[in-house]
Amino acid sequence: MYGQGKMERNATRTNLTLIKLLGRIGRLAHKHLPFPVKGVLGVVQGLYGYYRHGQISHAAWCQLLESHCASNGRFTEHLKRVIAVSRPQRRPAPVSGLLGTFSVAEQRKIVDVLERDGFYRFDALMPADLCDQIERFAQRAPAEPDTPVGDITSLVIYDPGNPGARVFKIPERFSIAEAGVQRLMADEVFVAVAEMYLKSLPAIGGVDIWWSARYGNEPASSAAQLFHFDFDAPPAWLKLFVYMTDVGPDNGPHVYVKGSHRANLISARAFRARGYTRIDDKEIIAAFGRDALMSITGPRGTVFMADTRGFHKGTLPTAGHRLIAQLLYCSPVFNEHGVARPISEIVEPALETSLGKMPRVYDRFR
Ligand SMILES: O=C(O)CCC(=O)C(=O)O
Repeated sequence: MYGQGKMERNATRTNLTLIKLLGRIGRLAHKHLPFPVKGVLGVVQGLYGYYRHGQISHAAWCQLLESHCASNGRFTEHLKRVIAVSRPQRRPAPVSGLLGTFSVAEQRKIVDVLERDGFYRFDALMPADLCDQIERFAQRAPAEPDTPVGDITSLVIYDPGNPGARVFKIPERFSIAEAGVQRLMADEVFVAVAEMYLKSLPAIGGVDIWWSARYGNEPASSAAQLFHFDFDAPPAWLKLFVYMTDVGPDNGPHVYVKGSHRANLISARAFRARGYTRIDDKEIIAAFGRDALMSITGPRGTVFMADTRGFHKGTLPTAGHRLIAQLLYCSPVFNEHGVARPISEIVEPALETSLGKMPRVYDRFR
């Protein structure tokens, strides 16, 4: 027994030394090494973090981000092909879900649009009963405001009459226990589209539901109301968005810059080189043209998917609020929000079925 304890202590010491060494190399790399080397070190540190702790370290994630920015997205594009090998794509097949049945040819058409434009809006709407279910849940769920509401810095119930902040995000631990949200998570169509787009079996890497309130006179960075790109789960991901309330021009529609997701895009180079910052509307219009700004309005139940490597933002609601649900489909390895979040109870039979059929999609929730 004594011998085993000693071995464990030695192994822990070796691990700590390794972590320290990687940290030191990382800091050195940060200052002196060219971006491809920084990127590769980020990958190695990221893999270590994922397999050792179930989560990439923030430092490794920053190195991947730097390489993405310095290479105008090319580093990430190459990494996408490499990382796809760890979760091979299944053979495409027709799938059914909340929006109906989609043949392989229909899925291909959606993916062609995603590859060209960076986003795709579905023709069908989500069933009204699902929107009802999720809206009722969001009306009573504690949510995190983007700025303190009065003196309150903790969770609050969103009050549409007197919001006090711009955005109210429902913590994922509450959302994933909700039947309507579990129905969304169970949907095989969105998994299949993401899989064909990413050329790899995705995992659901995050579930976000939030209110965008009519509050304040200026768009705010804290509410993602200025143009930016995401880097949630490098090297590749696709986000599903569902409007749970009607969204007209005054309810804070999502705006996506068509085609801006592509790597090595000349118009994106200067913005990406700035790093993870917010960008002024005027600059985006000057670079991509006004016609590239796609403001997505639609009735409740409107569904779209977007590669948010492209530039996008939510707008500031000026007349009425917006409730939106978002699911992130990605490779789990470098997901910055990757920490495991087991679902306390499966209340939706469709999720039970999907878990049985494609367990790896739910790696983070088991
Ligand atoms: O509120 C919105 O529509 C923008 C959301 C956003 O920026 C994001 O999901 O990354």
